Amino acid sequence: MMTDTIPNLTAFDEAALDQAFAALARQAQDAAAALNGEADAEAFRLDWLGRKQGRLNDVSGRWLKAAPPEAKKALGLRFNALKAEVERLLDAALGAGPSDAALAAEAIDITLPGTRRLTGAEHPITRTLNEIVSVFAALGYSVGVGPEVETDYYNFESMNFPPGHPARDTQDTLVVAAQDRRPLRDRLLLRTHTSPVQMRTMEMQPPPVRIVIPGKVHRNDAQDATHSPIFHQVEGLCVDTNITFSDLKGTLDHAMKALFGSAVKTRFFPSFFPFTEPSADVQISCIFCGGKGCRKCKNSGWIELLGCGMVDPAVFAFAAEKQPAYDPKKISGFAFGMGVERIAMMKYGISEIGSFYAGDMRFLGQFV
Ligand code: 2NM
Repeated sequence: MMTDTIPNLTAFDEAALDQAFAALARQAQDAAAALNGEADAEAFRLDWLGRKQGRLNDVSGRWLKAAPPEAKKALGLRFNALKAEVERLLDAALGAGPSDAALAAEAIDITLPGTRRLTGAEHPITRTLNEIVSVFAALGYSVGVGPEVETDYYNFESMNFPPGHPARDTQDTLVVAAQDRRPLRDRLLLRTHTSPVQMRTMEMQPPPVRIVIPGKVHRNDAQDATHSPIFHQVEGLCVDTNITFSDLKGTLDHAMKALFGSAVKTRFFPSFFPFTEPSADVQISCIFCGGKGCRKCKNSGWIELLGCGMVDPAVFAFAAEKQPAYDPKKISGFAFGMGVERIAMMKYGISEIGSFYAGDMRFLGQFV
């Protein structure tokens, strides 16, 4: 497709111009007819439309400049028509698309297997936590959250833990460093239970209150098969006029049946917590042997699962400093707390608490 040089124009009458431009148009059409593929089309474009060495540039330089002033208009019209024709030929060549060879090089093999994205799943702790919360949500409880870094006041003092109580010792509680110059009640620590959120809730709203608080808690414990320094709790609080221990028993019996199946029984044993009086530990009939006695329940037929009690008047007295309606002479309430890991381990038959935190896909993949 090398350039046939552009002849010099000697006549500028209309017939001579028509003839000269028709010859060029024919050349362009012949060249375009022989094009095959994108590379050819690009060569054609450079040959005809290139800014420096293109034929049309040549025509413009030699013919237009040499033309007498009265022929310039007729020449210009024909020049523009030729340029439009060359551009049309180029568009047509490109519109024909890439060559078969180019297509084959880029082709997608639709017989190859696709890349499948792994679907995520709820972590068993999150799943269990949500399940516990929905059992109480169905009973009309709302859900509260609060800070994991708490003050000594909300975590201990307002929960009726006396100043020398062993739980306040750094043996049991993780404390924020360099707080010694602050008054004891303002010192920061990692909450050891979610009860502080219940006190914060009572300070913000008068009774009646029905609330569950799920969340992360921290204790200065060594890790073993059933203990971890970080774990999860769901605590609950119900305050109203005339709330009794029977309400507590009925609520928790229903919750355990909802979580473990309607066949489970519950029983309540006297216990002690600083923030409740009376207090109880709740046991459920062994879900592994149905109460006959097995290794899991140490042959007793019962498994201890949570703590509870009637809210101590001293706790209400702290709430009453901000909300006078928490007058223990007028209202009463119950509270309870359970460990999410412990319940998840029971539900799914997991023996090592560490399995929840290891991030091993062979473990987590079982919960998809
Ligand atoms: C438990 C056991 C017994 C409890 C008490 C309170 C509050 F804020 F009302 F005082 N919240 N949670 C409580 C009572 C928690 O966990 C084993």
